Amino acid sequence: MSTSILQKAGDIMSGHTNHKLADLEKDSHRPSPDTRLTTDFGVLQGNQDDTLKIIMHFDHERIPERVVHARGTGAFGTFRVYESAEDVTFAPVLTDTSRETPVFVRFSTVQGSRGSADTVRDVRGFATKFYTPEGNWDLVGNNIPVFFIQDSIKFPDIIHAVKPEPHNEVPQAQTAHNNFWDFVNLHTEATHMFMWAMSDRAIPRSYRMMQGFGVNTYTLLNKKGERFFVKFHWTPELGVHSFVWDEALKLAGQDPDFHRKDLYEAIDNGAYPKWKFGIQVIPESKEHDFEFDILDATKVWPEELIPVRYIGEMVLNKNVDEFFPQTEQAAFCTAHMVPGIGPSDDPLLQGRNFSYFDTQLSRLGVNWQELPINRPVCPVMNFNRDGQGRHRISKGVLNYWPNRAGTNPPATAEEGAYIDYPQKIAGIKARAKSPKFKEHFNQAQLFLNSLSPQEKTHLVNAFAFELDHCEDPVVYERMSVRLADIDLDLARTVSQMVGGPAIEKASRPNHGKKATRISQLEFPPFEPTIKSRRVAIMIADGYDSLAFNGVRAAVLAASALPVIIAPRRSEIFPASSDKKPGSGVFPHHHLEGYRSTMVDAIFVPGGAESIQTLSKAGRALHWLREAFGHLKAIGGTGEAVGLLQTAFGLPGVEFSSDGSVSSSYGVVTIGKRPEGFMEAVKIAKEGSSFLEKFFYEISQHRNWDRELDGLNAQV
Ligand code: HDE
Repeated sequence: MSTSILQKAGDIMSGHTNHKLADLEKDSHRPSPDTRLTTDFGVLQGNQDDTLKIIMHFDHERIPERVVHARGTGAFGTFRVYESAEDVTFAPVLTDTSRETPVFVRFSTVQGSRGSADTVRDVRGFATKFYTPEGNWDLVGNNIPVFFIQDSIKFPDIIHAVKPEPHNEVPQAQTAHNNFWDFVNLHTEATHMFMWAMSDRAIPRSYRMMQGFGVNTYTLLNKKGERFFVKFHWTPELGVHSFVWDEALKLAGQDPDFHRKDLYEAIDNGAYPKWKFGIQVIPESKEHDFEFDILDATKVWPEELIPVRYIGEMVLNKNVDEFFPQTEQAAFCTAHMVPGIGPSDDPLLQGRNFSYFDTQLSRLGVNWQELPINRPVCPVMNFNRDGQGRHRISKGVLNYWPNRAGTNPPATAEEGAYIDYPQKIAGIKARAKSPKFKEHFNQAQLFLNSLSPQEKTHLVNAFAFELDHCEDPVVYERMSVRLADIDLDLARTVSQMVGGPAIEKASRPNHGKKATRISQLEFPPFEPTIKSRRVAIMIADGYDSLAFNGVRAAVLAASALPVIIAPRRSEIFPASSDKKPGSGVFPHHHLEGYRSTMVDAIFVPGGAESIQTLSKAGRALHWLREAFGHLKAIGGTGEAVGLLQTAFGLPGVEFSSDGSVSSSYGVVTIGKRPEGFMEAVKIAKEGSSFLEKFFYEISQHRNWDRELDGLNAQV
């Protein structure tokens, strides 16, 4: 590596822990009362109200939105490898354990416009830009490990089909329409992916609780010149969790920015989301050893065959300062790779490597890589010149290479130049794929068979919902029949629900095989935790302040977020108080202003007067019933136990009527006000106190038993 290159990169980094943030600081300014208005050309302005000039900037404030993944949100963070992968790559970003690489991550939905809702049923994008001293590496992934099509030539068709229909631009951000299902039915290669897309993976609870996958097959090159095929994985510390569909639907209206706010709020509160970074590696010599083609992006590499080797960790710890120049102008490109990491012949990736660069030209212009968020932290030295929005000034008379002064010669391999692997190729060049690409159903069956019973139910319900929105019988009838290629029961149940034909037999037998680490239940949090979970505490005047204060303090101590809810947002007074202003609490929201969908759990403290008021409030009962139906943990103490019983006292759900703690179907109650609320809480199954049990239930995300026993359907 040439010293001058390293020298310059080093200069930029010196004195800063995150050199990308330091780099961006150079372009930042913060308006303050001490600064004064100027024109765009810097002249102080005395009159902002009676001038027409400013409108000219405003007239041009919009740029084209991304053609897919238009809706998204981003954050900064750092990446570190804790185990060197030097046996398979020489890329320092994956081998140097002393290095901290700054990253910018943008999460997104795929189908909807920039202003669409966050919680729609959709694939989520998970795009990471690593700012390394060797240049930028963009790992542009999704939260689902496979894709709809095998070759990017089909991309315009699938995207046209999934986006709103052309005659009326309906529906927004939904797969639930004729064109999408018609397309996937006509492309059997989409079968595996639409199973994932109808599963809970497509309605994540949070960006912080999803996996990320590079999806495409990339390559790694080591110092010895050996090449390996690789798939990249991100696995979240908080576990993989989803909404239930009813909740996602409601949130799309109640809080369309739910995921954006969730990420922002977590980072703001210091609950920094973390992911483990893993690689699945196949040596070049074993490329043809599998029953699927390892370059086919509609297939996973089952972890039983190729285990994920976790080598690193990413943490997101800083929100953007301004959305447009950072998140909106962030532009990723799969062809951005650093030495030691390379592409493969995956035909989907080949097209992507062209398309991302191309799309940035129409979105951001030819100099998009010079924008602050996109520019690397190492020097850029080449003979590209000019174009709209050019920032960099290249000195001297020479703007071509080779030139008489020999400036900026190409780097040698020893200096760190990108090495294109000299791949040996023998064969016939044709527009064709290998025969293994033609098998489209094995892994769709594998996926179905690997789900837990509740995930299977959700999958069936998702098909039933989606095909119910298709008006053209050709579409929902054919799709019902297509499901018989996967599983007879699945096809029968769905067909019956959506008005499809009677399905007599499976079009092919379900092979019955299962794989591990497909079901979300196999991705629990690294440790039981309620960190960053929102816990509603519902009160009215006359609430039991001891229980209230105790639980609130414990929730905060566990790094979760208490959300106080009451019939009004002005001060609420505890039992036996003199109602002097300042002696009560100010709720965060009132019952109508916020909804149970926005929290992970509810706690109701006792207090006779408070409970009397809440039992007469229809909305309070609705909160509790809805949270029960959405399988959330619910806790109550003292008089509140009666309120919970009224709201969802179904046969089978037990409630405490005395000083003992009852935990039943995720409902944790104690009939009397418990002692010792303030003690530190261990979040573990064996916990015995009220809080230990309640927090353990919250950490489980949902109480699946309620659903498996059909209780959620009864409220
Ligand atoms: Fe993309 N994709 N894509 N994609 N994609 C874009 O690039 C494309 C694919 C993904 O937060 C576009 O800058 C083709 C797979 C993410 O800015 C565009 C094909 C995966 C993002 C594009 C695919 C992705 C994009 C639109 C082959 C998962 C958002 C705007 C069929 C591995 C990045 C842009 C961000 C964005 C093309 C398939 C992930 C048009 C041709 C597979 C996360 O270039």
